[in-house]
Amino acid sequence: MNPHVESALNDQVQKEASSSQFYLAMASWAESNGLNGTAKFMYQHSDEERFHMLKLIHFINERGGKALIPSIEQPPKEFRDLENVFELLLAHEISVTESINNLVDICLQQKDYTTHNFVQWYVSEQLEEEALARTVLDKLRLIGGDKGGMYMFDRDLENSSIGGAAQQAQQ
Ligand code: OFO
Repeated sequence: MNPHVESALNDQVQKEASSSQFYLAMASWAESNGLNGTAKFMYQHSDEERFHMLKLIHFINERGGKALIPSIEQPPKEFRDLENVFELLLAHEISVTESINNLVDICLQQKDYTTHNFVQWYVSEQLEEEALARTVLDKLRLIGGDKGGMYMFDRDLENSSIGGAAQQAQQ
């Protein structure tokens, strides 16, 4: 495997792993604050990111490279409120999209068209995830700080297709 591509793929393994931890921290925070819909959404999202990481690990190893299992920084323990959680989620997804785009660039520079093809799955995935985060954030901004609205939002997230979108992406 091309060493530049291998190294960029391993960097991406680290990013997917830390995304999974980050969303796990959000899930745990939401669960301990009685926000069960948000907790369910974030636990699913965390699993999804772990799946993204595993997909990369298998690809690297199957192509003769060596996947590196990274250490992960501790994510935040506290979040201000739900809006803050989804703002952070969107900002995080935007940074992951940048890193996927960088990976695409490296594949093209190194003329590794097989990996380029593989990475296209992540390009589409990032599009969906950013759109989903923006949709949720728009809803939260409409609600403002209204407590009743937050309660309904959380309950809707538990039951609606938005909550299931993270899970569907894994299938
Ligand atoms: Fe791995 O898709 Fe988001 O970060």
